[in-house]
Amino acid sequence: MYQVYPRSFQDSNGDGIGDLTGIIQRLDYLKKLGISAIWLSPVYRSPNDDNGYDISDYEQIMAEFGTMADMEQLIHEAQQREIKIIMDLVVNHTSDEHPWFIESRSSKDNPYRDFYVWRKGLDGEKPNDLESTFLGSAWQFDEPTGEYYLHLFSQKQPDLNWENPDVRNAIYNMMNFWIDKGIGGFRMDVIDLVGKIPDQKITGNGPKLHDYLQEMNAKTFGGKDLLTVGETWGATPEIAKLYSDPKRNELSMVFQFEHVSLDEQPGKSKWDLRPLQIAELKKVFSKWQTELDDQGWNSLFWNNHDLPRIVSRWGNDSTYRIQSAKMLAILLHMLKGTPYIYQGEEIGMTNRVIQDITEVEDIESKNMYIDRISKGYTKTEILASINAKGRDNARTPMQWDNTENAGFTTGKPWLAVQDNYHEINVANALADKNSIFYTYQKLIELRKNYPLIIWGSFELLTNTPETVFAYYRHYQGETWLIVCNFSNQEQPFSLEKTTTKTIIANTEKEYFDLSDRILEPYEAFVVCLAR
Ligand code: TEU
Ligand code: CA
Repeated sequence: MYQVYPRSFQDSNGDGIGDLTGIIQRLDYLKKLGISAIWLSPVYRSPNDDNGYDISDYEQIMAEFGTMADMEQLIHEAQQREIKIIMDLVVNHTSDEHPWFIESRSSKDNPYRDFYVWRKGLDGEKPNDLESTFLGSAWQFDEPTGEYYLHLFSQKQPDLNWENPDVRNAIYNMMNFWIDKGIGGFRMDVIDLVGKIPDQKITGNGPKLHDYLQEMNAKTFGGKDLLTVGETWGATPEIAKLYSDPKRNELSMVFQFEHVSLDEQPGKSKWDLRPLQIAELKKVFSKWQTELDDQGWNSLFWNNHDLPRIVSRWGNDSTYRIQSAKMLAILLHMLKGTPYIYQGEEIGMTNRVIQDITEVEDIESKNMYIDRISKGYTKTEILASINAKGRDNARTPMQWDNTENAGFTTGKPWLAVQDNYHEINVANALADKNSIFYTYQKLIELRKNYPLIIWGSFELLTNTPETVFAYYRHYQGETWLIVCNFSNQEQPFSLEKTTTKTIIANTEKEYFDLSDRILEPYEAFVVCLAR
């Protein structure tokens, strides 16, 4: 799966904003990479308070992105290249500009009143102290009817009331509208929140969550050849099985986020930084690789539109950019599960560095800045957090070539293109047979050809230096060994075994005899062991 963030992928008409025609123009590039499906971040009508994750009409295309005819053409052109389009389903909330909400807020007896979560205040106070992910109270007082509505994200993202069957049916009808257009499935935004019981301050994993998903499955995609993936921040392996055990008829798989939370201080927020411990990363991956058994299915990812660029985060974006980006790719793609690549990851795009809050577009970072200034943090501290974790890191325009604005637009990009586009761009990557791009291409091809990568069981090697992440995949009597040096230092590695072939590596070395080796910084290789 390849994630496209439409706003930043390819602009076709010079307004500085990526669009559907731009994506169509780049389908051949994606075909060359070898992907099977595109997860398209939201393209629906939206006032863009949260870049399209605030939807005002689920059955219309955002004017800046194009028209419904463009969307149908994208689905069709993708189909011709055997690429499916996975739509982003954002149904925990709508925009406050959605007609349902406009009706809902207009009077207490409006038929749409119960489409959202309204509560009376307690003696002029908020119903309770639930907080929004984007900071501040999750309750917003609304003048016309004198009640509060719930918004777990921004004030412009009121939460839908899933307890109301009319809401659920309206959503299922909308999903079927898209299924009928020939899409390949849905990525479900914060789906673990829809069973919330706000009065008890239960948000994630509410009691009715799985009933709702089973109902959704039965009324929409169930029994059809469609892929569904839930965004579930609160999933443990046990919970992931509830969603993705085929017998339960819910989703194909989930995104879990345990690994991407390892560089934050426990119990605090994503902005409270601490260095990654490789030992913990090994532990978390091993847990997810072994505990789902055959009852659940994993998604594998380093990046998305909410996360910083992995090469800057846990690799090395200076001296060892290419080496470390390939190592991270190899480590992830040899695991069991469905891999997701986020646009630009395949060419090793990096985080951007900002000097001032005025450079920030993302609502999450902006709100955090205001909040932390009021709490007495220094600007330097806050900018360090934004540079490390801010969502704009992943949202700078795709770097296509060496021409002005990296070939993303002929106009003024909505978010500045990174200066390093002269070196890091698709055209350079395609011209260099040793580029990161071709490592990704080969990994995708391998996954299509070797059932071992899909089905093999996982076993961690424990007797390695802490920064060497090594594991086996076993399948039908065959064993592959994956060895990744997760550091900018040489590391020893030794195994009294020989190999029959090298599957992939980020060096030109021979890997016949595995005893007493010295791994280079970020070296990674995959071999088939002799029996
Ligand atoms: O993200 C869910 C979510 O909880 C994020 O806000 C997350 O906490 C944060 O971004 C981590 O950096 C989904 C979408 O992926 C995100 O883009 C949306 O802003 C959010 O839902 C609301 O729709
Ligand atoms: Ca455009």
